[in-house]
Amino acid sequence: MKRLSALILWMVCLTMPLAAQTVRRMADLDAAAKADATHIALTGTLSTAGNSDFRQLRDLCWQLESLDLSRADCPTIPRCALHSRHALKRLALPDNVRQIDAQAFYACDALTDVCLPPGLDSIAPEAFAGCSALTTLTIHGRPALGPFAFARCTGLRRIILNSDVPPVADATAFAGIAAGQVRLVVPRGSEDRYARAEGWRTLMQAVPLPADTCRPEVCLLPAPSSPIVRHGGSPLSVLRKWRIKAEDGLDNEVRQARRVLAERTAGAKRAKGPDNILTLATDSTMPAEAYHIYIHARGADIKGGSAAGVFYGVMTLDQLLRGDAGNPMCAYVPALTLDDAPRTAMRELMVDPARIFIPLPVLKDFVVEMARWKYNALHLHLVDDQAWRIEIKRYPELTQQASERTGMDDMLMPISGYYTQDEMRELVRFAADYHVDIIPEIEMPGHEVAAIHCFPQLTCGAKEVPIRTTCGVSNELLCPGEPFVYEFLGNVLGELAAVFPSPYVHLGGDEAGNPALGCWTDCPKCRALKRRLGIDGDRREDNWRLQEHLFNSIIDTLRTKHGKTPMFWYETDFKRIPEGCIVFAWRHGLTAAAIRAAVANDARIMLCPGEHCYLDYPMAGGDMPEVNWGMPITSLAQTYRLDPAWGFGPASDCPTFEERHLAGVAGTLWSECINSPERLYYQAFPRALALAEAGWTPQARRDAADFDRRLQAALRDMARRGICRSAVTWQQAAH
Ligand code: TNX
Repeated sequence: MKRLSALILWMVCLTMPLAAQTVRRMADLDAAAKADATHIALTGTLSTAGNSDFRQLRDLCWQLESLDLSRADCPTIPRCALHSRHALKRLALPDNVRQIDAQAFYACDALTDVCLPPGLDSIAPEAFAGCSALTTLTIHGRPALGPFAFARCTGLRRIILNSDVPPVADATAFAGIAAGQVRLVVPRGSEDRYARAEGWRTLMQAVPLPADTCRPEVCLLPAPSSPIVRHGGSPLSVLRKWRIKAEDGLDNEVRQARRVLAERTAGAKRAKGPDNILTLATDSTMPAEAYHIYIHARGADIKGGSAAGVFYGVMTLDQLLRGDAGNPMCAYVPALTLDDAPRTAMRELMVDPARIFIPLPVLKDFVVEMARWKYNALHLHLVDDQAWRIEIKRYPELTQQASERTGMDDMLMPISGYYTQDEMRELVRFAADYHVDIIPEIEMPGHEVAAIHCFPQLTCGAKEVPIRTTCGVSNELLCPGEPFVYEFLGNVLGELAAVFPSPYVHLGGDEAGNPALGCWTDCPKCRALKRRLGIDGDRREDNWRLQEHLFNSIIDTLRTKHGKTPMFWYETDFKRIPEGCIVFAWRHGLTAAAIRAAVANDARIMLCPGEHCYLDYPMAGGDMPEVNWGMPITSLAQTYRLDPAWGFGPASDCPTFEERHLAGVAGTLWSECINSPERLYYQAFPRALALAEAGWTPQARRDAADFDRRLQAALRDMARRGICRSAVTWQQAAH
């Protein structure tokens, strides 16, 4: 009877909409057909590398609701095949499929039924993780289920299996699914075997947490600035009831500590014994972000140089509680003390909602994750050639006319959205609770086509320019000879200064023009300005002085009127860095030159050199994005190799660099290819963990092999919590 119902179900889930476009391969559909397609059936031999059939299904068919591969020839579904395709409701796998690779259907959270065909041998880690609408899973045969293969499929109610012998399943295959909510329909007589089998038994009864003890050496990331000292007292029994005692002014940190304790101990059975006490206090003799933590048999004491330091102590406590992440938490933490403080003052990630919009809730969640790794700034690239994403009350045209477009390169989907000023205030308040500063960026004079589209008078000759829908660098620049440019930027920056309390405003400044600055040569207004400034000539360096003029004027407004510290992307054309600015060293191969310029000008500098910090680049060969504009591979090891001092030690020609000029480190997530929230995380992690350590941990205490060991715990915990990371980490192919 059960076999019959399984068979009927198998037939039902193979039934695909009749209206499906049936072709052999994706190359048989033109670009418009891909963008329009809701139902596709492929019948040919499918490609799996580069701009493969799967990359096209995933990135070009943005409306895809059903995919029928039952007649296709495809023994391996490649990793990330349909990663985070939120519209995909129905799927028929190839009849001849043997292997489904890591994260193949990660967060396909509209999928309701999945049938695994009989010949399938293995399902790689996280293949269906986060498919939260999946209610029925039918498994024909005996595929091995890898770690977290169906983790957090919280809607799952029924799994139908026809194998008498339970398929081999990792203990975490169904992590995050409440015991008892899934009915296993298995061949008569095999129920007990399933009830005992690893992976399967967690679906039937809650598995008690083992009484394991945290090994502090493997769980802290970034590594602390000084060694952990074990002091031999009795360990802390984590599962007792916790009480928090804090000095005044630490209400936020108390809330954060409560959150951490509740998240870690959720669902666990309380241990007997007296309550644990967590004390939180500040000590103004310590550096602001430094903290001291003391773990003992009766609880934990955290002291910070400020509320931020206390917060970092709480983040460290969270990592101690989770231990090596074999489980969500440990039962015991050994008695220890630890003193810790960051190496660099600013540890930021930059996101780019201009190319592909990032909804506000996604930004908030991202802040929470950043804070775990002790990042303290999120930089928002709010405008570019492709869109304007921040409400400016004085110029409503900007968001009315430049926040919606169709297409990012070959991905022909609608991309729209902007942040209201109230939303940004909300984000600023939210992030402040995590000690993350929100830094806004408005580009000038290049990467500014969105504004020029709304106000043609911003560019030389008042040209009408369409919003850009491709990556790359536009030739259109703001006109430095046009008074409205100064008025416009002054008004925009005035509104921004009122919304973002950050001491910093980023002015862009990169890649002005291609061919560089050429569009200013024949403009009468630029020529007149050159005459006024005594600039004689049209060479690149002559035209550059117009950019310098524009920058100096805007920098002056920001500093004198709004009390802000201007930031900009460093280009070697900047011979002088105006006093009190922070520059970003971003170009491949030009970091030493940028550092020397910063030191010569007594300026501060952020390090985000492309060769270490461009997290929009793929992490390994074949990793997403498979199709890009020529981005090089930046491996995890390569990111870890960043030394924020860039070798400029006391014996170098810039001996004071680190202590006087180094502001911090930044990782960039340009979003030309980041088309889902999950992919923002996918690109960021795990490399952002390596960068967090580069920014926090003194060079002498950093070690790549030791980082790798601690990374394993961090990655397991992220998988459990549903935080996306590159699928390549599962193959440890990052080096
Ligand atoms: C260069 S980095 C840019 C961005 C692109 C990025 C892609 C920088 C200051 N400018 O406009 O999005 O490369 O990696």
